[in-house]
Amino acid sequence: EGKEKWPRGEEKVWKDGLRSLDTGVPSITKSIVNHVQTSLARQAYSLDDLGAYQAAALSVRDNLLINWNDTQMHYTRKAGKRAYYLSLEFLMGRALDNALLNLGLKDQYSTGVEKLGFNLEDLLAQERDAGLGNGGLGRLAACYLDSSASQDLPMWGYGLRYKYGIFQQLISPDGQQLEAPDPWLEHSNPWELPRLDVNYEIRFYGYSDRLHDGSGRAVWQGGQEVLAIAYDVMIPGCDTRNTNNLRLWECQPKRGFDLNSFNAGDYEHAVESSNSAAAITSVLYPNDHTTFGKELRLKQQYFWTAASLADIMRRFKNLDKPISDSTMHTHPTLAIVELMRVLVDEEDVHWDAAWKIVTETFFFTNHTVLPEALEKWPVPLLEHLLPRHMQIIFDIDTFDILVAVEKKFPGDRERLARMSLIEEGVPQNVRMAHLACIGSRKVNGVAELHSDLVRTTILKDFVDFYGISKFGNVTNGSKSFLCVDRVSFTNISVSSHSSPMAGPGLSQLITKTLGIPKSTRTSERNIIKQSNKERLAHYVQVTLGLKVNTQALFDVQIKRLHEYKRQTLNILGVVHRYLTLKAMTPAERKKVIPRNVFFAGKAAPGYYVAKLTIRLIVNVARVINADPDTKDYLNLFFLPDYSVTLAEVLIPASDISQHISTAGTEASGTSNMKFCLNGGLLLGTVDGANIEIAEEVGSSNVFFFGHLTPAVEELRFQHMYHPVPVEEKSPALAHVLNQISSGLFGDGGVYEPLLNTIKQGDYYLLTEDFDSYLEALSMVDEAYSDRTEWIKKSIMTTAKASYLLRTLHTPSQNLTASHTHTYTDGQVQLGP
Ligand code: GPQ
Repeated sequence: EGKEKWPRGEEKVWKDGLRSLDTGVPSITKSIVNHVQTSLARQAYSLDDLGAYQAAALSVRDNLLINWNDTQMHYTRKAGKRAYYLSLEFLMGRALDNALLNLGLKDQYSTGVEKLGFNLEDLLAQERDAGLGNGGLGRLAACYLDSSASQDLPMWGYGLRYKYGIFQQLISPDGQQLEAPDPWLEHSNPWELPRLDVNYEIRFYGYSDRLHDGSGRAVWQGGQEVLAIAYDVMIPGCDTRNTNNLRLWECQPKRGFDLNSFNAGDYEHAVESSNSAAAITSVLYPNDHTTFGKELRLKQQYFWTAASLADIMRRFKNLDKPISDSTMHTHPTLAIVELMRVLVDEEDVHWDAAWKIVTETFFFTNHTVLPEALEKWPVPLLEHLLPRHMQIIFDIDTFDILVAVEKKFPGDRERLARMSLIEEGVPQNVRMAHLACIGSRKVNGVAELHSDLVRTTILKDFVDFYGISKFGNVTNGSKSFLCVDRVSFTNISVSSHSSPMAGPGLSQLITKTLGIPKSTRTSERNIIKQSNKERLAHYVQVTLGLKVNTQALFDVQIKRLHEYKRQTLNILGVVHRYLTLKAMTPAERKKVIPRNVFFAGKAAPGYYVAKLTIRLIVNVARVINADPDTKDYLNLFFLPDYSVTLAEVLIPASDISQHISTAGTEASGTSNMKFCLNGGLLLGTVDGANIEIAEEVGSSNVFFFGHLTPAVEELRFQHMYHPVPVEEKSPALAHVLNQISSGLFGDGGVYEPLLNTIKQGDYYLLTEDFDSYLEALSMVDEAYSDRTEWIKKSIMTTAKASYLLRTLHTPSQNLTASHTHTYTDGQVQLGP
């Protein structure tokens, strides 16, 4: 009625112009050649692998865009509620291979590029990882995007478009980690769509005047304004045309530069503001599990939450659809305050009504109980950068905590002080975890044990206050969304294509397994594991120039370097094994199961002890690998620059993987489940998701050791106040420490600060767990010596871990699956 006719012009002409999916080899090669010619402006005769990759990527992108457009239109027209996942990190890895697998076009593209004289695997290798994350938290966010798309759930991700991703790790000749920037956007990125027309103004600094008219409103003005520009990344689902969106924000100055200064000849001042705006999205903070209270980080957090909320509000107003936000750890907590500001100050909603909307909108997932990762922002910094938000936080504190708690627990001043959003001190600090908790409808941890710890430690007072029903658990990878990594899951199937040496993929085997005799199954599984080991050996040969014995047991620990993850325990165990081998006669050694130990992981640039652990690993490796007495039985590799892509090579090759955090410190862990899916057995502590995995795959298929969570606090207390020398607790460990100090692996003095963390205080309880760790390692050796039994364990582990996928079809949080696959396939729709 009275609406503009759509499309403008002749409908048939529009329809004829629309493209549908290119799925045949001839149309694929045609589209690649077209992109070489007109998108890249290059010539066939001078085209290298990089150019061919770019053209192939653009051609795949065309297909994704068709699906993406249809999906988004469907959401706009039909879907009800939408979910938004706010995370400062999305560790995406490579996109081309993922897109080809999900579109089911890998074979066609492989044939197509071959006809054009290229090899698909070589082209895939041209792509730089999108490393917009640090570790587990960032990879989990990427998995959520992937699985929501695969399950036809209407979800968008919101993050930042960092110009530089996680730093590149180099290892110096003496074993030290060096950091180099990661300019991942150096060659244009075919996977993003700049949306220059989607932009919002974001304010910092200035002043906020309360109106004092009884409405609770205030006016915030002055200060600096910057622009948030949207870039969209398509997220294809698997076996569906459903394609979700990840919207990343780039920060730009609002006006190119300050013309007054420019005209006065003050060029430096003129570009200053544009530099300070660009700084906001220039680099990912490389710290895992720590907060530093840096102003730039706070700016990132506000910039991103404000832009995302503005975008969500605009869509909400246009479509009038309910929304639901999921916040990632404490990083997006400012979104709670920002939504209050927008509702109260800009939309004229009464404070109480606004608070009701806010507390029904957000869901808070906590990803650690380590105190150093629970953000606290200094009040003076917040007052300076976000004056209106600081007022709102004080108001929430007064009305929604202090008054309410006093009513429920009259006169309990200590409780008030514990629960307040404001931590007393000089300066005062705002406790973001408290704010995230009270501003959210539900709070959850990421594994049973961790959710229990959230309820009984960091948020205990809030459980007393709200009751238990607000506090749940969503174990990573098993519930609500399928977020077990598709990368590693497909990995077990793609291995057949990914390397000249690789054998048939594990998932193909799983698919056809029913009906084949047991003995064939076992030997086929063995061939697959063997080829995955050879693929890793090839990688090590190329990158480190070292030969790997592929008949040995492959023992893998790959994760961020952190004291709580105890890579140090692992390397000390390796030294113990080395010393034991050295003390054996050649005849005794012949009975030993040969072992290759692989490490990979980055340390935060400022984390001295973690960097020292890397240095120790590299120098122990140098000595061990060169020792003719032991080199047939023990080898050690530190693979530099761990990434999603490297994980795809390492995980399928493992026999054993180590997840050995001090009990109660690893919230969940996510690679633990990926290793299991790939038939690698777990060696771990009773911590995080290890526990639920063991329940699933059977405790006889997992090697557990170490003290349990309830013992940890008491043990730490003893180590602090009644220390016992290492020799008394563990003579084996004391011997290892002495050998290192005496210079067996180069200047022992270098490692003293690292070794002292064990000798003094031993916060992560290495002395307490060392002996039982050694026992667990021997049990692994023993089990591995019966190879048939081992393969059975491995097969059981894959099979049972696959049950982690059982909730594949259970949509969560009241979202309705959008069933885009019911579209007529390839049928393109006209907007809007
Ligand atoms: N995690 Cl708070 C991170 O990777 N970085 C962080 O800063 C915080 C948590 C991890 C956590 O350590 C793992 O145990 C989890 O499996 C992972 O988040 C995803 O929940």
